[in-house]
Amino acid sequence: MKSTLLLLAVAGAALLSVASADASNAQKQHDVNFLLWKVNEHLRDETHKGYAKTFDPEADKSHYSDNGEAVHRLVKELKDNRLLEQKHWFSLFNDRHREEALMLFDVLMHCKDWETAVKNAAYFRERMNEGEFVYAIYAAVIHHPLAEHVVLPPLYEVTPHMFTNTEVIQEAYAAKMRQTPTKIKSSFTGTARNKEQRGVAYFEDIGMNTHHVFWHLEFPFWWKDSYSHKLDRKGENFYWVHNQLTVRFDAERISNFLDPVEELQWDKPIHDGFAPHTSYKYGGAFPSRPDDTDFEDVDGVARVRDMIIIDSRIRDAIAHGYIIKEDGSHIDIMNDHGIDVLGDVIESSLYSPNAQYYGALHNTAHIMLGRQTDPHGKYNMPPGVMEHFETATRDPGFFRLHKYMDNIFREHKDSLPSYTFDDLDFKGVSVTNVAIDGTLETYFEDFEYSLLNAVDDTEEIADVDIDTYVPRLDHKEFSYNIEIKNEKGSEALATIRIFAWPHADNNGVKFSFDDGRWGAVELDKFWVKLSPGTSTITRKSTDSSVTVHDVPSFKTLMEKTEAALSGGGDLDLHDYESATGLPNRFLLPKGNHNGMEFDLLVCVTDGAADAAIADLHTNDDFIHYGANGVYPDKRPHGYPFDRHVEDERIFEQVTNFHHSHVKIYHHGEHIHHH
Ligand SMILES: [Cu+2]
Repeated sequence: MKSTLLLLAVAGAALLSVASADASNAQKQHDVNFLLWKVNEHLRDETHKGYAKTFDPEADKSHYSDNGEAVHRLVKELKDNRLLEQKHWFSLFNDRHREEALMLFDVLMHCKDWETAVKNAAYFRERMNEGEFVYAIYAAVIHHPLAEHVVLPPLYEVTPHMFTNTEVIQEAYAAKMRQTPTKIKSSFTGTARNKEQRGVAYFEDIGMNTHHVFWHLEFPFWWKDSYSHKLDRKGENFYWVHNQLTVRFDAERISNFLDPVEELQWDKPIHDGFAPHTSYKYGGAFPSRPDDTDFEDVDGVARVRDMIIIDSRIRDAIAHGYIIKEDGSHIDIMNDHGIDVLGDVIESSLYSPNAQYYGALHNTAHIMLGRQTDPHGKYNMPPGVMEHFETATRDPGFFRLHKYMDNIFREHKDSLPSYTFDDLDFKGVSVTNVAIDGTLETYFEDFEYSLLNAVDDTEEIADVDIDTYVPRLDHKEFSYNIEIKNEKGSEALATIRIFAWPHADNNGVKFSFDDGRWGAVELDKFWVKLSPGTSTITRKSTDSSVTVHDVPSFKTLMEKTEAALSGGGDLDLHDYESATGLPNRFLLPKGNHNGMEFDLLVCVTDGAADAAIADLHTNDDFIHYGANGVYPDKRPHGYPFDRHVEDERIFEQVTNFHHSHVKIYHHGEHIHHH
C-alpha cells in the first residue's frame, strides 16, 4: 500500500527524492484538504485562487514527464467546450465522464513536482465537473508517488450526498438556511417491514462503502501500466475483495436469522426491489426498483441475452481450464495464477486478455442492474446506485450479483486439485493452543460526521456545524493467544493466518467443512519469528492487517494540518494513509444474543516460503490490499481454504493448524453520544 510497499515500486522510488525537496508533508496535506473542501463552491485558499486565475497549464512543459502531452489534450477539450458542465451528476461507468476524469488524472500523474500538480488541480477545479474532479484527485493522491504521505479526507464528508439519506440531507439544507447548528439522526434505508433488509441494514456502513470505493481506486478497471507500474495480482484481488464482502454479508444475515443470499440469475425475476432514499447533489433522486422485475435489455448497454452468452463463455473457459487470448492462443488457468486471469476477465479490466470475447461481466452487470428502472431511458433518470461504488451496497441486488460472480470463481477454484498433506505441513511446527483473551462481542455505537460539504454556502456567511450521527457496528477489543511449538532446532519465520466461518446456517444446519471454508472470513494475517521451543504469540484485534482505522474527520484533519504548518510541528497521520480495508470496527460479524458459533482456524505456515518481500515480521504496517509494488504474500488469497477440500481430516492431521469453535455475541448494546 501507500506506506512501506510504495518503496518497492520502481517508478515510485525514483521520484521520492524529488518529493522531499519540494513541499513538506504538511503543505501537501494542506493543499489536498483545500482542493477538496466545499468542492461544489469556489476555491477558498488564496494561493489556490491565484493559481486558478493566472496559471497557464501549457506555459512550461518542462514540468511534465510527458512533455505536456496530457495537459495539452485536456486544455484542448476545455477550449473546445467539450467538457461536462459543472453541477451535473458524474458516474464512473459513463464512458465520457470517465474519460474526462482520467484526462485530469493523467495530467496530475505526469506532473514532476508538487507545485505543478497543485496549480493544475486548482485550475481545473474551477473549470471541470466537480464529480470528475474529486475522482481524479482521489485517484492521483492514491497513485502519485509525490502524494505518498497525504491522507485523503473521509469521502463521506467530501461528497456526503453519496452516503447520506435524502431526508437527512434535506434537514441539513434547512439547518443551513436557518444558520442553526444541528445534529441529525440518520436511519438506515431498510425498514422493519422489509424482511430482506431487516437486521442487516447496518451493513451499508459508511466505512464499508468507503473501503469499496478505495479498493476500486487502488485497483481501477481502467488502469494502464504506463501510469507507473503493474498492479500486482489485480484480478485475483478483485475476486478476493468481493468474496470477502459476499461471505461477510452472509455471516451478517445468519447473525440475523436470515437465509444466505441467493445468486442473481439473468433469466429469473430480480426478486428484491429497493428504495435507496438517496439523491444526487445535482440531478435528482437515485431511481428505485419495485420487487420482482424481470431483467430487461438496456438500450446502449447490453441485451440480457448478451449477458447469458458471456456467462457461458466464461464457464466454458473454466471447464476447459484455459482462457482464449485475442490471438487465439491459450492461457492455462489450472494453477494458482488462474484466478488472477479470471478476475481480469470477469471484471473486466484493461488487463483482460480478451474483452472482445469474454466481455465485461461485472461492469456491465452493474450498469444493467442500475438501469432496470428505466431501461430505455424513457424517463431520463440518472444512473442507479449500482453505478457508483459509494452507493452500490444500498441495493440488495449488489450482494445477489456478487454471490453470482463468487459462485463462478468457486467453480474455477473447485476445479483445481485439493491441497495435500505435504502442501499444508510446516515440519517441526505445531500450534498447541489458541485462546481468546476477552469476549467476542459486538455492539452499535453512534458515529458522527459532518454534512457541511453537502449544503451550499458563500464565503460571506459563517459556517454552522451540521452533523449527522449513524449507528455503526463495533466490537469489544480482544486478543488471540497462540501457543506455538517450534521443534526445528532453529529460529523460523512463520505466517499466521486467522479465519472464521459460520458453523451452521440460520436453521442450525451445520455447514460441511468444504462449504464452511468457502465462507471463511479473513480476520488477520501477519508474520512472526518463532524461536526454538514453545512461545505464545499475542495478537490484538486492533492490529488486524485486513482492517484500517477510521480516518479523522475532515475538520480534525484540517486543524492538525494547519497546526503543523504554523507551529512547524510534525504531522503524524501515518495510520490513516490507506482507507482500503474494512474498518477495524467491522472486523467481527455481528453475531447474536445466544452467541453465534464460528469455526476459528489459525494456520501457521512457512513464512520464508510465503513471503514475497523481506522482513515482514518487523513490518506492522503491512496492509492487506496493498496496490503499490509487490503483494507481500506469495500464497493465493484465502490460502489454505481457497481450494476444494476433498478430505477435511488432512486439516486435523497437520499440526501447524488449529481448529476451534468460538461464539460471537451481540446483546443489543447501543452506545449513544447525545
Ligand atoms: Cu466492487
